[in-house]
Amino acid sequence: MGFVDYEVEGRVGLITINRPQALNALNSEVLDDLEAVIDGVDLSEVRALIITGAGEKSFVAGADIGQMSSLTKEEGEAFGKKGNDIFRKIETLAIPVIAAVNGFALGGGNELAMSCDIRICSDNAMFGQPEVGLGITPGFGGTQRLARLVSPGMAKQLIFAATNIKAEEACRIGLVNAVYPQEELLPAAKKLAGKIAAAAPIAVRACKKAINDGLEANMDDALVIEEKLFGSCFETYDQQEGMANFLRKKDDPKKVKVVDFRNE
Ligand code: CO8
Repeated sequence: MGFVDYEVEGRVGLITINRPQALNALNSEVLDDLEAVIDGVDLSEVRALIITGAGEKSFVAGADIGQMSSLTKEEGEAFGKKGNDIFRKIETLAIPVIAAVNGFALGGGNELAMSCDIRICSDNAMFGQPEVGLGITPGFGGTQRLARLVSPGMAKQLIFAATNIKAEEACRIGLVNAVYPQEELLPAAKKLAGKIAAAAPIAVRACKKAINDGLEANMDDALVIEEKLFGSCFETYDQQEGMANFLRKKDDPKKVKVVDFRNE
């Protein structure tokens, strides 16, 4: 795929935004390529995804400013919707998605990272929504996801004052979960994705859906969402074998084995 590479190692898919000459900035073609890759992920095989950027300098330095500079109001709104639709697809994808943020995550880059389930980053990473300095608002979900992920007050401070923050500060405010030296970032992302991929996939998917859908509901409805997804795990091979394995272990510790969950 032109600007987005995709490879699968075992049960983990690695997506790389590959436009390093523009610090992986998102123009329409990059967004189209990203959507095609997401649509093409074989969910019967792949159990976790990683999204990263090519090179050691930038995850994604935002939406393409050159391309946006001459948009009309209508075109601007349409471009915002294009990004929002793709990022929402990532957010609601059945399997977990990890953003391995390897440098600048500005504007649309931070918004892409925030549409992922989990964010980890390299120690040279920088996060921010610099849009008001360009005369626009964040347009790929930044006003909504940053406020939900950190806090409304912190999101407003960062967005209103176009303040970029370094990796450690992003970790402190809960925007990323962990910071690694650059060379350790991808191995750490793969290790985490591998752990997720080894767990019972029906249950992992149900957890993602329960958390995401529950956060959009009131607590009473959210608990019903959880109950239904909890129930949906029963009578599956993975539930029966996962629990049988625990019970066998109790009878005889030598019977411990790693369950090969089947996604059925
Ligand atoms: N768009 C287009 N090109 C870019 C972008 C970008 N966002 N970021 C970097 N580039 C290009 C540069 O133009 C440069 O190209 P060239 O070599 O042809 O001159 C190349 O990448 C390398 O960049 P720099 O020389 O600037 O590298 P530096 O290390 O000096 O600086 C920075 C790195 C600080 C990241 C700097 O490039 C920068 O400030 N970039 C812009 C960051 C930014 O403002 N991003 C937010 C963009 S707005 C946005 O994302 C809105 C999302 C919602 C859109 C909704 C639409 C309606």
